[in-house]
Amino acid sequence: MRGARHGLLVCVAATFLATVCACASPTGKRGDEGSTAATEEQKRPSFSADSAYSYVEAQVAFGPRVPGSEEHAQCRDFLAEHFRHHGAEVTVQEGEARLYDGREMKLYNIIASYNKEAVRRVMLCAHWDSRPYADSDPDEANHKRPIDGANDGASGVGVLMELGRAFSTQQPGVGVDIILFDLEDWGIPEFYEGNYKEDTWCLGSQYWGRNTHVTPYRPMYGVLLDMVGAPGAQFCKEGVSMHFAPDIVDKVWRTAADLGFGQTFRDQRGGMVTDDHLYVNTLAKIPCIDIIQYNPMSENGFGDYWHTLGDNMNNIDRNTLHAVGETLLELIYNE
Ligand code: AHN
Ligand code: ZN
Repeated sequence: MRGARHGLLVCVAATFLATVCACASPTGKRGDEGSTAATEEQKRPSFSADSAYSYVEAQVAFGPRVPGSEEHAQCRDFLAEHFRHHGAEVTVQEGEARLYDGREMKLYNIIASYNKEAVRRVMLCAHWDSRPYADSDPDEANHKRPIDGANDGASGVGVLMELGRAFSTQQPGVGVDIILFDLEDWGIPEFYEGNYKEDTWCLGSQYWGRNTHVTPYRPMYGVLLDMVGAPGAQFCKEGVSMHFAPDIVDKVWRTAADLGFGQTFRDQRGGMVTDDHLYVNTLAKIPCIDIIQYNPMSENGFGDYWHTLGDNMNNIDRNTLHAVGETLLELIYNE
């Protein structure tokens, strides 16, 4: 049988495994609730974790956002409208990609730009689609059922929706482009009999990397959010990010530590993950890091909920959303 670990081995560089163990142990330790610099001086808005949570909830309420489905189309329009309502210039990039089984699928990358004239820009991204297969579910009967993707998808988007709301209340000094990639999570399933192919993941970012929404597009750097809402989540310095943009990783992790979120943003090296940031780096040539919950000590390398029906709202914790959102606001308003 092709177990869950099989998929992991190809998506994580084994050479890094030896170094990641300290980051891996889920301590369940909290202590990140401490508040932030926002109240000292009103130099930036603060991040509402309640609001971000409600944005995650709103996406999940559509049902699984599987490309090609009505729920997916409805959520796309909802997301575009959210950012328009909160002061962004929004474009929806349409494209097509081929799935692992040869089928063609339409994709929609959603791009919301703040302060479009600014030359100094930061790109923030997440994937907004959800996986059509719970192929890591403990119950094999669920393997072909779609997932809510509350954490895997909706959490990163929820944080970015709340950041957009914050940007509309107080414009940051830099321009910000929020890019929501489609078709990240239709990668080759565990139950597929054919050969494993790494490039079946991240189809929306691969499309965008070859066809950026403006040319030339030269933000200073990008930050990808993936699985940023689980209770007790810890983020390690992920390997692809450390290869292409170690200085950005250090800046973000230092910012988090300064705000008191060092228990969540661990000063530890993590494994390499094939995620949207890989194609932002290699195709668009923009240095981009990934904030991703990655835990090689768990069964599949991410969390026990990963690609299971358990990735639902029970898997979302405001404290984790808060640590990530505050860190990003501090980062952006200091640029
Ligand atoms: C692989 O499993 C190859 N990469 C993880 C990317 C991912 C899937 N992120 C969320 N779902
Ligand atoms: Zn996934």
